[in-house]
Amino acid sequence: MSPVVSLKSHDAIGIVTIDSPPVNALSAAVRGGILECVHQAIADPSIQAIVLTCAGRTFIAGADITEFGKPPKKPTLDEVLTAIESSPKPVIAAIHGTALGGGLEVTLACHFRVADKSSKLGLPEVKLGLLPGAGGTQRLPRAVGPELAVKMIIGGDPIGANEALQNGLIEEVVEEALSGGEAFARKLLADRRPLRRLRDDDTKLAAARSDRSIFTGAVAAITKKVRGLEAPFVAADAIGYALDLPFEQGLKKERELFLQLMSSDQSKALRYAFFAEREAAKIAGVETGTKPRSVEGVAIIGAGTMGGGIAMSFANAGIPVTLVETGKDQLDRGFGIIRKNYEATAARGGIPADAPAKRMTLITGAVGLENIGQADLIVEAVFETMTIKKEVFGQLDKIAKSGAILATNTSFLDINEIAKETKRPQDVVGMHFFSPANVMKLCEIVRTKSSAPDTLVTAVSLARKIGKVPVIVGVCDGFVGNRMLMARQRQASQLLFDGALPQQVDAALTKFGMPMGPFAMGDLAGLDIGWRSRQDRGIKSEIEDALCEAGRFGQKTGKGFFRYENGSRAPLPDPEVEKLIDQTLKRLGRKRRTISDEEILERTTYAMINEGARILEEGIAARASDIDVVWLYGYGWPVYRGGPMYYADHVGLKTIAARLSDYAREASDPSLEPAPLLKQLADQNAKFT
Ligand code: 3H9
Repeated sequence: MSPVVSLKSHDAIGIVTIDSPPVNALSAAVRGGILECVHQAIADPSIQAIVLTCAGRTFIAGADITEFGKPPKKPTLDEVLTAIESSPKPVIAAIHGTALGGGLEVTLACHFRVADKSSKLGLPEVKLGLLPGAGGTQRLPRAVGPELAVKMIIGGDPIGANEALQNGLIEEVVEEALSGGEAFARKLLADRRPLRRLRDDDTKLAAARSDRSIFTGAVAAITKKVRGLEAPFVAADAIGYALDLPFEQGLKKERELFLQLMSSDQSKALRYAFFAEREAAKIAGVETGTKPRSVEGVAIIGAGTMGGGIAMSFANAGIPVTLVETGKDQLDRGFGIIRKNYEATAARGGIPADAPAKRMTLITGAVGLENIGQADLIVEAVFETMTIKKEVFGQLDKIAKSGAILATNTSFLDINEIAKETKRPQDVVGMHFFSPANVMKLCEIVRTKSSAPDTLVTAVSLARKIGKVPVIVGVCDGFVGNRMLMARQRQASQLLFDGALPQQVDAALTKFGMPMGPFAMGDLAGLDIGWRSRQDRGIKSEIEDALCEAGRFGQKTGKGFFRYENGSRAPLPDPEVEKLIDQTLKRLGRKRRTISDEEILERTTYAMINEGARILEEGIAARASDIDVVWLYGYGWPVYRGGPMYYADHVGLKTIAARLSDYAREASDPSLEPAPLLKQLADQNAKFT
């Protein structure tokens, strides 16, 4: 018998249990084990019904993604599903945790499904650039009708047990999966209920077969937000075959499309990103098994935009927080903004109508630092000035309880310096959230020279708990994300001096897949901040300075690099800006030249990649894939391009190094000289990832 799948018989019910941690993925061993056990159960005259269940934290979470791209091993998943569906004895899937992808497809080949109430059922393959390749596109529409099938397959998000029950995906919501499955099986036998094979049941397809707009309307509604991805559209074609073709032929078509997507560059990049995200949670140099400290109470210092957003992130995850300010007015203002944000989200349907009130009760306000004495984790989100931060940490050292984690949300400052203000530098760490903090998923966990292993583990596990994607980074100016952003920004600004216009630069990057170009991003953040800081440091940036002198501070003044009409956030090209750039260049004696979109893309992205190479060299990031995760979740790098370092490997490091050398020479810009690590890898024909 297989070590990962077992068969036991219990009073005429055969129980097939899959036990393959961590998530019972359908590896060759699991597929083989299921097939063997199902055959045995069918052959065993004492067994009248079969319950398929999983041990551990979840039902099958899908095909084993680590097997993708390798030579296929027998038995195929399709063979396993055919055996289950053809079984003359009823097969019941008893679901707990997550039944995802191939896992849900296994249950769809079973004759009946029951699930416990916390189960999630879904076909998330599009998120890996794939489509359900084991009958999901043919059986799910037959189980729940094409409209919900389109939503689940093309959207990729799972549904809960209750919604599954309402839509006929499961027969019952049970207290506990295995006992519920067994009880259901006994009832079934007592009632002599006939088997339901989805492959033979077209009832739920009838309406959409006679009125195609039911299907096309559902597809149009869900694909209208899709940008740049191929898989959702191919998945829509596959679901269409369920309507147009008999089951077996539909299955064949689905297989062809699945294999086509499997070899696509997009799917390879998305699968890379899946593992990169999980890898990022592993902390280099910290022993696995290091336990996080217990965190029951959290305090946030500063109720400004960042502090408020961070407090919302904790409240969204059901964790109570104390929000601390220096005065009641500041606190009231902060609470007002949080309430407004929640209400706006509820009005858009993003959260239930009663959620704002519930979540607000989890956030308590307090005036003065003396209120943080009981907190296990304190996140400081005050003004981005070293003197203020140092003062706060000096006070925290006196007030915070022993063993509390002291985190700063600084985005640029030297946290080693900040930690020196305390007598417990081992408890100090950076937790750099991105704005808006309640929405953006990235959290850079900044490791100082002295951060203790369990401080880091606590910060990482807490970030995951509140739905963030944590990445460990080291201390340097801007850490990983903003340091690379600055390198890109320098090139974007330089391109204006060479003859490009803001709209051309932004368009080249949005066409590549970035959600926003560097100049629209500048307008969103506010140009006055950089202007003031340049004035303080006696630095000039002629074009941006000229914009600010003309009162163009970005979105907040309705004009910056672009103009904004009637409070809209859509950037519109502005002839005034072109005039202003022309005048500035004339004054500086510079001539505009024609710049190609290719040059814009290369100079901006290759400069970032070059900075990424320096970051790796210096050990600020432990892995190239960590840098990719930062850019995927912090800046909206198109996930189907894997991240900047993965993209660099895809283009070829030789090409990138050569182009950077050319640009460094042409633009007399030594910062564009290829970094030593980039040169070395290019010479060795090696890769970052
Ligand atoms: C598919 O099914 C195709 C079929 O239609 C057709 C086939 C013919 N395979 O996320 P976690 C690992 S496509 C291999 O940290 P959580 C993961 O790498 C698949 N490994 O836990 C990690 O390893 P490590 C469709 C997998 O509790 C460990 O498990 N299914 C797989 O936060 C723990 O993972 C999906 O896309 C896998 N399928 O979340 C579901 N899944 O510890 C993908 C996980 O070494 N999985 N691992 O770093 C998930 O969404 C989440 O992992 C899940 C658990 C929600 C299940």
